[in-house]
Amino acid sequence: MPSRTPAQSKKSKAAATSPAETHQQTDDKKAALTTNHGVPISDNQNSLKAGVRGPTLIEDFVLREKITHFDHERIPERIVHARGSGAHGYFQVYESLAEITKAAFLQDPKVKTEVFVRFSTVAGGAGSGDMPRDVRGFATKFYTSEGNYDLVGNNIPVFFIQDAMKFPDLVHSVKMEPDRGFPQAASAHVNFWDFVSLSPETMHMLMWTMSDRAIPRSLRMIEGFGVHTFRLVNAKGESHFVKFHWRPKLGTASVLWDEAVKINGADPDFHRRDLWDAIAKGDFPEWEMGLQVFDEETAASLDFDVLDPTKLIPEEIIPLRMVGKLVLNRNPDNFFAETEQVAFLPSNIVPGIEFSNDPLLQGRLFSYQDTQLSRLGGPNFHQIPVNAPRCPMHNFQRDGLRQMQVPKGRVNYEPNSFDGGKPRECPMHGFTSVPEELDGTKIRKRSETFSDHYSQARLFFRSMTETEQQHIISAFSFELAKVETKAIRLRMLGHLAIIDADLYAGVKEALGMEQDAEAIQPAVAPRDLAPSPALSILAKAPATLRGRKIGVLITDGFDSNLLSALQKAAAKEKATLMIVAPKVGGVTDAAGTRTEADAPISGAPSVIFDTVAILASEAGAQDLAAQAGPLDWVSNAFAHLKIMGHTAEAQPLLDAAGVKADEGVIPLPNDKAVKRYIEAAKNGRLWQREPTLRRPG
Ligand code: HDE
Repeated sequence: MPSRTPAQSKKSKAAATSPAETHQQTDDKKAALTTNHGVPISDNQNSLKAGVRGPTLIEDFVLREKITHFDHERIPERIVHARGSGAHGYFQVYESLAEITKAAFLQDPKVKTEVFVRFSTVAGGAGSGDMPRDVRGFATKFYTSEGNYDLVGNNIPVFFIQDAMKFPDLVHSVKMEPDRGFPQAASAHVNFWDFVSLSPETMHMLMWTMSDRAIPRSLRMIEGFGVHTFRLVNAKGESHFVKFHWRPKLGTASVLWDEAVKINGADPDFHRRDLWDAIAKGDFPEWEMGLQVFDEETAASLDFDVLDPTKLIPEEIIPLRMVGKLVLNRNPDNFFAETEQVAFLPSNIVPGIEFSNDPLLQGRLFSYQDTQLSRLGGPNFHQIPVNAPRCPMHNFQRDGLRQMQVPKGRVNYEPNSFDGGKPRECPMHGFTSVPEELDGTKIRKRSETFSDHYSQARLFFRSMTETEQQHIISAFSFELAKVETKAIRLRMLGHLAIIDADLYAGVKEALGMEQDAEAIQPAVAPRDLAPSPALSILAKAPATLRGRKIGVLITDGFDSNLLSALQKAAAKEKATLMIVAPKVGGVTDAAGTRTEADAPISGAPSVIFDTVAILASEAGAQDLAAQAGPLDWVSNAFAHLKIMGHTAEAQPLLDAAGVKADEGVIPLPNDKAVKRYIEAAKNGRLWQREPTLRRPG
């Protein structure tokens, strides 16, 4: 589009525009800026006034339209999961699953089904940071050839509560307190712990949210779960129960709590940016879909009720069958139109997939449809492009707010004698529910089979590595320390005592509480279940730098050979390398060549990296060792258990930052040493360093 400053524009008139403002203008009528109704606009910088210094005229329809639109740019944010990041991609099944489901998108390994995925945090508002301790939503819309299927899951396989009736209370308790409007995006406050301590069914999920699962390193490194038990139905009408899982190709990984707190300040968009950047550079995030498929008999043999969403089925009991892959390969064109307006509905299922009677799921089937009415302004939200099915869609529903289509013809009812016989109901391909005999008493009561609230909480804790257990203890003590009502802390300690004696003792010690915990009587005494190592992140962490970020700190006089060797190694490992220098303009290497930095030290604190290398020269190290910012950079990397490569000349900086030599602090005397550094960094953090630096409390 030709665009000109006033000086260049042939038609600009000195009297109409002032050189004190920028006017980008065009002579091309087709490129003219217009109002929403198509009227060309001559000046987009000034309102219409009675005299240049006079009042603005109400007849200025250009101004009023622009401002009115702006005033209404926000829509109500989601009451939960308001903060989210989305991407487009596809799903492809590895082989036909016809023997267990007739779902069209699960039949043909050649077919790529378009998807839109939205990840989210739960408690914070749309503008909150990406790194609170929180559950992550993992919602996928599959645009299948037989309608949209929405798998609206989380990164934790169980939920806090067992019945939809409790959801508004749960959410009210975790969100900002109603009088003061804080805390934002934090469960560390009295209302949340009051509610959960009075709701023992939350205990299992609390173990997960206090674990490293709730502070993921990247959205590309979270698992996903459908949570509820669903049903798969094949063409013969045979049905199986199923639990849905997503497994990230990059492995599951988390940050440390101290990092999460600092990342939220350094880059509140840490997760959103990471997802965007990875897709933008063609490093497409990928997950495998895993299914746990089981029949009624197996369900009956389990020692819990599969309709209870606070329970999981250990993989050691029913292994995952990996059935396909999800690839995210396109960023949204417009955040609002897509990520904000996407409406996921657990009630969106397709022939071959059905619900179970999980009472939490049953409530969700109503809630999501309902919330879109106020969020997206009426019953036609399915017409918004991101929500519209990609397959043909026709019925006799008409009118309503935000109707964007112009349905033709005289007939808006069925049966009718016109319309050439379409559209009509279709018994052959239409959705039918698998017949299920129901014979119950109308009753407002929880099933007794939902009563064991502690066995799986214990299972989770005991399936963790010692490091992960310490993190859980730290998280409980951090959160409970913010609960000013002592009785609530003691009540929570009472629950923890039932879950595991070491957990209880650890949290009590970390809190420094002298009083005894409240004695809580479990409805069902917990059993010791066989640990499930698959629940641990660390036990199955892959040795990789793929998708991870290396921060290389350089100063004037640095060795550029070392930097190139690191860059080469990073590219080979498919890691990102970012150059950090005292100033963004860069530094001059030992040979006098200038290297620009990707970021200055102040703009890229070491918390945003998985591992760091410090290529300081002697003078550079001395200079940095005298400044608080660089010292934080280095001491944080050490405190966050990172693998740190460094030149011998950087030693004074390391010393000043309190870095003690250990096997994670790796000298880089020359480019040959890079390999050793990279191999160590692939293992993630040096967990052995942690007990020497930090204890729960
Ligand atoms: Fe949601 N949930 N939820 N939820 N949920 C919403 O729907 C609700 C539950 C989940 O990226 C809302 O469109 C009820 C479990 C995700 O747009 C709302 C109950 C799980 C998302 C709603 C639950 C989830 C939502 C808010 C208990 C994991 C974000 C806006 C009966 C399996 C989807 C919206 C997105 C969003 C209600 C419980 C996951 C209010 C009533 C369990 C990932 O309708």
